[in-house]
Amino acid sequence: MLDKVQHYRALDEIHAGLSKRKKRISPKYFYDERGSQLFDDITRLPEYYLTNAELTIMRKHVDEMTKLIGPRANIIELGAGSGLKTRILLGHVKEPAAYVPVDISAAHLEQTARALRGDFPDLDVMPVAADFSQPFDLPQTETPAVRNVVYFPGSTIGNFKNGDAMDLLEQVHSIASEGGGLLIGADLQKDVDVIERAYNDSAGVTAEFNLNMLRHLNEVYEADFDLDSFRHKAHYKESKGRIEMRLVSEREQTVNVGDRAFDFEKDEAILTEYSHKYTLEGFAAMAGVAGFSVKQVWLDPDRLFSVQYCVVV
Ligand code: AVJ
Repeated sequence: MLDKVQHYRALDEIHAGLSKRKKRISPKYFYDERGSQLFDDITRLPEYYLTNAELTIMRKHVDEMTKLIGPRANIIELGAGSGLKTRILLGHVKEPAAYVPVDISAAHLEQTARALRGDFPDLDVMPVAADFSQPFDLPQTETPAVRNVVYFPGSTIGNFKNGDAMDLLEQVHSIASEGGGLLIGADLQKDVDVIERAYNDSAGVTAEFNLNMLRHLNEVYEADFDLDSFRHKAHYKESKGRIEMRLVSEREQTVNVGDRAFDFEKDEAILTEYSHKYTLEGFAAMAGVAGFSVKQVWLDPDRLFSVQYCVVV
């Protein structure tokens, strides 16, 4: 359950985004229970190449990764590791000091922590309920760690505009600290059609995922969005190297969110997500500004996706 302070802080943020000339709502608000389920469904779509490519890389190269990570590391994951990727990694890290998943949803966190404790009974699982885009404290681990390694899979970094991504990497840098590392998944620039298909799947799951944000706002933030009068739109903006996802109002309308009303013109959009795609050079430059040096890059055979190990310099 969200506590009251968190709830009103979120509501303020939603109001602020809808008050802008170009309306926007953070992709954080995709992920209620239904949203997490829909994202899970997305990862299994044939068009959504990201998850498959990243899994292929993890399966093939995890030994090289854990060799670089070294023994007795603290693994700090940004976003609760619900999936297979985390299990592959944790199954290969040598004598991990602890696993620290950081997630905004306390419920989601508890669920994944319980599941992981079941699968890795010797692992010290220490969940932290926090918004990882803001500074947070690391828990005290029982065994002292040799180093902190931040695991940030899925190309979630791509949700952040380049300046914000750099700020986040700087924060990750301070968490990893001296001798630490970052194992990160970053989606790559490629054929525009391949990218656009991944966000406009034929089964319409991504559209449902996008629209679910409005259902979530209706449910939790006392909004009255009419889901039938907004449509999903995703397109790749080549000049910025990113997918831009929007919800477009099909008619002129007024929507209430909590105690405030927001007017929409016909075809006016809410920006709900950026998903940046990188070049290897571009990513290395960004990591460099944040104080990381890219030690090794692994790609899938089709060179769709990258997993990169960066060290604090
Ligand atoms: C979880 C942010 C990596 O950008 O591909 C999937 C979310 N949005 N389909 C992405 C998403 C639409 C995803 N990330």
